Amino acid sequence: MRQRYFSGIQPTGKLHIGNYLGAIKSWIELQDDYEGIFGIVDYHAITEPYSPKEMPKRIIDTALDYLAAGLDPAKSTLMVQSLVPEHTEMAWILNSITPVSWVERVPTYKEKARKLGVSVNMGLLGYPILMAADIVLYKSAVVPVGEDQLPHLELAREIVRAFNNRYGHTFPEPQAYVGVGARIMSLTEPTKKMSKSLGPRNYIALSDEPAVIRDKISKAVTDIGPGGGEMSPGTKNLFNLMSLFSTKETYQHFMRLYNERKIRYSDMKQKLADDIISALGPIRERRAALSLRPEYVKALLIEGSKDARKIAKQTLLEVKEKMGLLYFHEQLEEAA
Ligand code: AQP
Repeated sequence: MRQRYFSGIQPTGKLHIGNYLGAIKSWIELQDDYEGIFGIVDYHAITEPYSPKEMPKRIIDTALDYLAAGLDPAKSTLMVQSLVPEHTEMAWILNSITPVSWVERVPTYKEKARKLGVSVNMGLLGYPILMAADIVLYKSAVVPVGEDQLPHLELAREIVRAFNNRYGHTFPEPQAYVGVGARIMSLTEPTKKMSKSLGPRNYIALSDEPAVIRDKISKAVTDIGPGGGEMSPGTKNLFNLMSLFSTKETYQHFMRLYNERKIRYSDMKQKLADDIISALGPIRERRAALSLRPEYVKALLIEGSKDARKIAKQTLLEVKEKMGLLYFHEQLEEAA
């Protein structure tokens, strides 16, 4: 039997090359050897303001990005988190064994709490617990994530240990599988990670047209010119992208020019844009073709969510039994 893993992305906007290099590319690498369950984690996405009218479209858009990037529905399961209510039930159970101090120290929560002040909601505090629930419901052995998610994963491992200690061994401790592009930085604010929420100019979406990619790269922040000192964050980010999208020779060529202080950023950006455009070309084409078949995509999500629910229900039964919470189960099942 293939080991299973769960990984998910919030439907908060179009997926970008950070999501792709940090997470989705690893999903694709692992899908032959592991049984992958890929969530569109909408319950995570509602912890920040969003448009209810837009949400259904966002779910389909995220599924289109997953499929276009190379997720194979014959090998893996695509699901929507809110269609499997066991996720929130499991999260409540994990809440009951997680000290508040563990979640309060999570860097992303601390940052959001600083930004939002008293209006920071319980969902943001409990975000890593819901993420732990996502992971344990499928008894995930590995979790492919970008570097920014490592503190969340460490917390999930602590929660797993706490649960196993209290109720007996139930879950494997999930191992992080960090993608090649562990942390892609924003094009406009290169000291921050590339994020959907920083706006479209800071990221390159998997579905961006070539002219848009060219424009965004040409306006990416670098430094004012070859000077002394350390490489600026923007330049570092462009070299990182070049190491991921271009050939080794191209990377070495521009690095040599940089070291000799002869680099012309306009040339480097043009070449990088060309290489990103050709790498994303097949994804863009597959996405365009799939977007003409929304019913097919919807059916995949419904079937995938049903399959995922079967596993989630089974795990929850085992958990409830261990916790002494399995009352009248058979009678209720018969009545349903
Ligand atoms: N810049 C990044 N570099 C590498 N990996 C990244 N990931 C996200 N941004 C980068 C990885 O993508 C997966 C899913 O992320 P998510 O959308 O669920 O949440 P996020 O990390 O909060 O992504 P965004 O784009 O920053 O979304 P918003 O702005 O809505 O919060 C994770 O595995 C993550 O590591």
